[in-house]
Amino acid sequence: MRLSLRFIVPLALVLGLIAYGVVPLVDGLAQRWFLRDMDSRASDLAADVQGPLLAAMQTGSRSGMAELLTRFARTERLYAVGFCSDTNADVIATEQFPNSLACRTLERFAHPALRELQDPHGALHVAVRHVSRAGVDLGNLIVINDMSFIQRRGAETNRYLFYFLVALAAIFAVVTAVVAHLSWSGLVAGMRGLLRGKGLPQQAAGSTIPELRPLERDLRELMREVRSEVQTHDAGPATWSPDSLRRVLRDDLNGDHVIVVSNREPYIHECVSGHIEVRRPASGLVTAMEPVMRACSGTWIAHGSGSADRDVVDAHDRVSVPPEHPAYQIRRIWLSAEEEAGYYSGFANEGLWPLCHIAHVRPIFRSEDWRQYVAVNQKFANAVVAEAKSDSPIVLVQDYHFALLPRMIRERLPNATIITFWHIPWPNPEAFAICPWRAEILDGLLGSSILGFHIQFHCNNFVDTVDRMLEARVDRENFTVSYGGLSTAVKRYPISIEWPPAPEAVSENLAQCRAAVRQRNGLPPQHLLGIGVDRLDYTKGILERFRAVERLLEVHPEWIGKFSFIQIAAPSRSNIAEYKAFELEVRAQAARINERFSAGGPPPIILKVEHHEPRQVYEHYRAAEFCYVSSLHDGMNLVAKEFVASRDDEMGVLVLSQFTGAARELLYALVVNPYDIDQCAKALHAALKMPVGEQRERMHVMRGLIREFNVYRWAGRMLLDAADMRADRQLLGGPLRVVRPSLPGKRQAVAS
Ligand code: ADQ
Repeated sequence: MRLSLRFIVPLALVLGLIAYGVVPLVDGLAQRWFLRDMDSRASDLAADVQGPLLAAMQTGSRSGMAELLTRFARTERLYAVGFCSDTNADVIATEQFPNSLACRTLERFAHPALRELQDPHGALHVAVRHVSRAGVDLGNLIVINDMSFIQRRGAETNRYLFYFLVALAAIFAVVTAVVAHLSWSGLVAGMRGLLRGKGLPQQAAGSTIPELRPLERDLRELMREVRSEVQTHDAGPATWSPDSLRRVLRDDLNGDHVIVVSNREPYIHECVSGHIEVRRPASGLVTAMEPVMRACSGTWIAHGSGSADRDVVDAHDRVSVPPEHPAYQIRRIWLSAEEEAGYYSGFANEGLWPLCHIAHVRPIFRSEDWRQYVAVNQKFANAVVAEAKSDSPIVLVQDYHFALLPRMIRERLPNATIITFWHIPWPNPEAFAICPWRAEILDGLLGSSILGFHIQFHCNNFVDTVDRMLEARVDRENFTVSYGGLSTAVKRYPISIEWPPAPEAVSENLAQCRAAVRQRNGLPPQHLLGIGVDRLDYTKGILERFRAVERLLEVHPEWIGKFSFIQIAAPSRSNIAEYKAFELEVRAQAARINERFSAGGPPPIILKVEHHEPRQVYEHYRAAEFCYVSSLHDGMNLVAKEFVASRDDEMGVLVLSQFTGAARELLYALVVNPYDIDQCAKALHAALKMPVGEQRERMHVMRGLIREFNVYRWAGRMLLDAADMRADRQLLGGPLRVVRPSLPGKRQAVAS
């Protein structure tokens, strides 16, 4: 329909132009040419005839002259010819000479515009020429042409001209329609491409359409403005869900393949008493990423650490999970004992972990650990390249185990969208400077398209560190670092948990949870409970927590025998000396306090150093009066968020360390300094005494916050930002230019 309009409209316009403009114009021109031709022919004839005419005149025979004129008219194919010797004479003429013409009326034909004579025969052209010979005036020769042939020829010419122009118009209209169609669809495709961030359409030679360039610039500017406007209002849906995440992947990232890389795998297959059991590890990273991967599908590359992991994988070391409803694949990487010891226990957990957490544990850096760290990062990079289904996958690199991986992937897949998330704090530049491989780590991370931290403070620390240690351009307004021809956005993405919580986690009703937990621990039904859930890690402040419980009982002995604190502590990194010592200390501390305050009744501290499945963890959350998170330093802390999410009764109190990322969001918790034992004891007392109304009020606000800022939003915001970056990159022109930056030498870095 649109195409036919594009054809008909130009055709009609051209036809109108032909009918009312071109044809009359050509007709008029042709007539003028013919008349001019007849005039000049008449002059030639007059010159030719004057000799014979003089001779005939000298005979004095009118009939002889008439005969001469008749012969002359025939040879020259004239309609009629006449001769007037003077104005008063009678015309000597050929047979068809018009009666209306007389010698005395010849003057009127002197003007070129008035040479047409209407005769019963039709229109005639009358040309009068003076004839003289040897200086003697002979008279006037009247040459008459039949104009009907001009009209006939004119009509014919007009007809052919009309057909010709119509054909030309039709061709023109077809060409216009086709060109309009092509250029319109080209323009629309171009605009669409620009708006979707796919860049300008490429011509055959690979160059973009030059006519669209100015438009491209304007659009880019406009998009930037719109984007920054949208970002201030926080892009994406109001409430993020697995569906909204899938939509972002499909619509904004072309449904590209998602690859997650982490050390810890989301499902571990263990051999227990001769059969295989599937376990969910105690890991904040897994807690957050797993629902995201269930929504996005794709491949999760992780260290295969379970005793039965090799038994369940296929020939490509892949296994589909979750076991009940497979949604994505785990690609397992096997590590030797040396690799695990050097890369994981050594460099990552004895080096980077204490380096990034202010928990007053000294980092240990060994060259052999570093060597393994580099090798294992390379091993994972090879796996990413092998698993990538295109040259532009979306790779989500997780945590401090893979600081070098972004650069390694970037070198092999320059078009990959690499989003690295650092789940732990980033220290200030002075603290970070003690790492002997600080420049390599920064260089590795700056292979990312986006580098995310939980809070702005960690972003600031990172950017300050780069500014201090690398020759990089730091843009503090947009928080980007340009290094080696690549730009990395450093952004804050506060991590969260899935909302609503998995149905199996909250399926047991609250009364059942309360009863079950108390019964299992031999506690009376009305016994008050506090809960702590952590990996057994020195950063979690478990010792300080126990001291606060002790202080509570000292200051408020009325709680002795009526209150217990259950600490669920998942064994973690138990082959590291620091962790072994820490576990012993925790156990000893719990035993000491229990000895002090038990007096035959329930112990004030119930310590369970064992793994629990998520359903069991949630049962404890739902059974307790309060949850106490006392981390000495924590990127976010998801236990705090899980406790809030588990309390659909809007009851329970969260006591939360000010040194967690979560404390910046959960302002309705009782926020404490875990080192200030008195303050913490007071907070625990306040939690036990808090009126139901106040509990509901606080819990209500915190639940609303987690509902809105759930883990789908966390991932969705990163993916949306990645999509924007891709769009910008396309607009700025094709694939990334990756230059291997030269790292500053050690001496230079120390000097800086
Ligand atoms: P983690 O240090 O692992 O995470 P956290 O965020 O508290 O800390 O997450 C722990 C997860 O493990 C929670 O889902 C919890 O339920 C689970 N868990 C803890 N103890 C358990 C136990 N005994 N049995 C079973 N499950 C247990 C790191 C950073 C954090 C950051 C997360 C996510 O240290 O600061 O919040 O990553 O980015």
